[in-house]
Amino acid sequence: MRILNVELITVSLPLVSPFTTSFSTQTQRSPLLIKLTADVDGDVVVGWGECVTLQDPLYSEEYLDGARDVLRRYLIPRLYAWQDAGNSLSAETVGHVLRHIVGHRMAKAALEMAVLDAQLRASGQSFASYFGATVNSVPSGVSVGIENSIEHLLEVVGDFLDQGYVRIKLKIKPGWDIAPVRAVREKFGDIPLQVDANAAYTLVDAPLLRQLDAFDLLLIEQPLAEDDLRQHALLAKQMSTPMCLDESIVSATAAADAIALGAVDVINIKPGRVGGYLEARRIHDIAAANGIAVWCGGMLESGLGRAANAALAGMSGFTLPGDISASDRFYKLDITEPFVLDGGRIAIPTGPGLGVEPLPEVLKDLTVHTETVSN
Ligand code: SMG
Ligand code: MG
Repeated sequence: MRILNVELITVSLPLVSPFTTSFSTQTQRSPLLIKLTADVDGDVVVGWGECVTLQDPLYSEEYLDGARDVLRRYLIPRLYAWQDAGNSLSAETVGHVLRHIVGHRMAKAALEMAVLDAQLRASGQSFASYFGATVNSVPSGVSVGIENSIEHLLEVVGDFLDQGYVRIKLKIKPGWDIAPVRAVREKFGDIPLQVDANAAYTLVDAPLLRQLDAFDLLLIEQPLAEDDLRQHALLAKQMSTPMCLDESIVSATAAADAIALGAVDVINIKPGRVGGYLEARRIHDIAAANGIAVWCGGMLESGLGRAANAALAGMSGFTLPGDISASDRFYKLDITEPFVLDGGRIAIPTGPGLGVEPLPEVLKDLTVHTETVSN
């Protein structure tokens, strides 16, 4: 393929309700979309990517303006230079071409996603088929933010269960942990339940975190800091609740290290966090080879990222429900046809590439910034 032109489109999507984690409250989401136009064997095709950075560097060091900057100044120019030197570009070579740019995994992931989408649309293959998905739909879990009262939390959880979500994940932080988990267990009984601390604790909190063992959780996600692999291993030894890592697993290498250290029982795979869907697939494979379960995390994606995540989660090693909820969990209006819950599941799109694209009128209305990066 030969890239002809890349547009960086920032959209602004209001959330249906504030989403609070241990590190912030989000009321709005600004995904940076990549619209890549390419010539594939004489056909002009468009591929879409979605960059999952938050506006601010709170979940990881990446942030919206930084991602746009690195894409414009370093990543996209490297792909142009590669093809100008007479090389052929494919999704499988993007990681290699960008390897000297350190970090910026979410930005790289979005660019690779756009190249992969263009490539697959041109060949008529879906993401699901490319990944070797073994199912047509995936079970849908929902991530429930920190609420201002337990009473309200119980209402929110009850509503999600009524909608059919098959697994509840509660965000926790110091001061909002044992009591909300106990209340949800008492009210809703034996539902599949897990918690996510987004790195809010330290190993000193081990006695407190151990109290969670009483609630038969599927897992505890990222209790300690991103770079605390060894301390996660120590904590895992002190708890019976399975240890899941999110922020810490930034690559296949990090996954291999965490497994070898005994720091992880379950891996949350987010393609953006690890530098792309191909690295995500490698982590799936490493985990499967080590008997480690994986599930697909979420970054409040629009329908574009949701489509790709659902396809990835169709692979056989994704044995736990992902944070792949319906579009209306976060957005009144998605930029693609909405993803809906059907019997607690989300259908994996079957069309070429992502199988979905932005609805032109909606995209126009929600766009707040556009720039073109030409060769
Ligand atoms: O996309 O359903 C979703 C959100 C899932 O909780 C979710 N994501 O740490 O796993 C996580 C968080 C990261 C985003 S917080 C703003
Ligand atoms: Mg998480």
